[in-house]
Amino acid sequence: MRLAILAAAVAALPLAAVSAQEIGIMKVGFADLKDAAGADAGSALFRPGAEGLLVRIEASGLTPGWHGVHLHETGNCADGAEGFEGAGSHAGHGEGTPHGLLHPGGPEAGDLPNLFAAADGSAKAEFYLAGATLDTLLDADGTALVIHAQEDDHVSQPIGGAGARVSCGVLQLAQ
Ligand SMILES: [Cu+2]
Repeated sequence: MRLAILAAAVAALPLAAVSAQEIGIMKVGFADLKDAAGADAGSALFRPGAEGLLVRIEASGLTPGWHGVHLHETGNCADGAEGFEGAGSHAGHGEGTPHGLLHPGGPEAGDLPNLFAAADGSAKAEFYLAGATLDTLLDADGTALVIHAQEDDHVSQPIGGAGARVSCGVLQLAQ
């Protein structure tokens, strides 16, 4: 009898530990996207998994078709009128790795697949950033998620021919 109670207690332990330590205090990141005029352009949710970050993007106000999406190295989206240059280069740029998910020497840490916008300008997608964590993205100067005017060809330097930066959001920790 005592053995059975002990077995039941041990079996229940892992579940309790997971819910308290991993679900209860799991950090989640988000970015509110703005267009160049400062209008709301959707959002991005960053959820940490065991080996990377799952990023869900729900964007609006885009031209229909494919759009390049990248993480940029600086969490600054304050200069939409100047084309969001404050967000800097792609995350991982300057470490000697070329841009592009299809580049033989790539990709940069901030490279993501393209996002497809429907005829009404809306786009929804989930992307997985293998190896990324909220802690590394939320370094001293932060990170921005940027959507470009055109699609990323995943090979050309330095940004895959993706053109202007049309939406930008600063990664933040959800409280
Ligand atoms: Cu970019």
